[in-house]
Amino acid sequence: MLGLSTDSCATTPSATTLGTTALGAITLGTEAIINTENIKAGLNKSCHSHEEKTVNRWSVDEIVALYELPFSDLMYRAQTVHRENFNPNAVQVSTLLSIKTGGCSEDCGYCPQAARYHTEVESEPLMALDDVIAAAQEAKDNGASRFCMGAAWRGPKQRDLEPVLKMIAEVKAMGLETCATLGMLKEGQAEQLKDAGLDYYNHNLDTAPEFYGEVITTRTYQDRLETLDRVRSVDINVCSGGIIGMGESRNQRAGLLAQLANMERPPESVPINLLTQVEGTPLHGTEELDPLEFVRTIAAARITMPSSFVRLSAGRQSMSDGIQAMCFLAGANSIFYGEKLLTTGNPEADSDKKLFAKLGINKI
Ligand code: SAM
Ligand code: DTB
Ligand code: SF4
Repeated sequence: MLGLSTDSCATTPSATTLGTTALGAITLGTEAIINTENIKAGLNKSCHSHEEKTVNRWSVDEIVALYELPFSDLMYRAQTVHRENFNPNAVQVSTLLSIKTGGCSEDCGYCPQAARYHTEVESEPLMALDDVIAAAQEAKDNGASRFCMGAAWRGPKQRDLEPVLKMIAEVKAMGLETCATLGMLKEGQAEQLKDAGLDYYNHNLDTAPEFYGEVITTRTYQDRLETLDRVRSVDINVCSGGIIGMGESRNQRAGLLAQLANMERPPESVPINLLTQVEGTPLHGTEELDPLEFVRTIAAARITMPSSFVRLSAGRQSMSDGIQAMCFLAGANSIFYGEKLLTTGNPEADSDKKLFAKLGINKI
């Protein structure tokens, strides 16, 4: 059990005991100091067996306290942190491609690609290399800087991985940053991805540890952390975030952010997805989240992970321009661009161009 949110890590100095207040601005520099000091002092005690070191920068309660701030105060805090670390008018753009759609053996309650749920998604074979290259070229022509290839697998078998390594190498050679999300990695697979030229691996923690078992039963939180360790250990950038609006409590939303923010090195990229409800999945019919609670989650992610790219991910199609603008104001600085995510819709490229123009946002 990880339990950064529990007291089992009580000997780890919190940000508060290290001299910053719970709600005080933790800048990139300060964060780095906290991290190094903890490591030097040997105090970044890990509460669990997996190798990822954790630093108790943020308790769940401190993150809940951020959520509870008056909206304007929270937005001001998030904007301040954002401007200290990034150009506030620049947004990174990634394009997604589902290279292996449907037929997945897992039971993730949100996912239309799980074989066991009756959705409109059919199982398809792995895409051909040429088709992937053509999609990457189109993404590049449309201004994407990163191309993310997703597969509906529990994890890649070696015979599945070989063709994906070729795709990564070819996409990289086109001058795009490469990202893949293929499920859990076994020993040695992260090294192969690194050698092929993979820049980012996306592997979401998705929710707080204590809510995980209510959404997914075919794997554990610990399984996810182990894959993240494998990715980190070969120096591939980590992309990890979660889904909001699955019926979790605010405390659990804060719990997810605490898990991410307290990693020894927080993920370079943090996708925050709003649940896209798909008919046939167990989570279809979940009570809709107040959009302002989603904006608060973006702000809390920005404050707790000052130097990470925070991606406004799934769910944009159901958001007004106003809510998306508030997400950018709260510190989101990355999006998925292109008419499709993996199997569900995303705003038309043209409407995103108009939105960026209206807001004076430039693509990174
Ligand atoms: N199979 C791999 C895995 O699960 O890690 C990679 C692909 S999986 C579709 C990638 C991520 O998509 C999931 O971790 C989840 O965060 C997100 N996702 C899937 N279905 C979603 C939905 N209906 N709404 C929002 N996000 C979703
Ligand atoms: C992430 O956090 N969101 C993306 C990407 N990583 C792979 C996936 C969103 C999927 C939404 C549902 C679908 O289109 O199937
Ligand atoms: Fe499979 Fe990934 Fe969907 Fe879960 S989220 S069912 S692992 S494709």
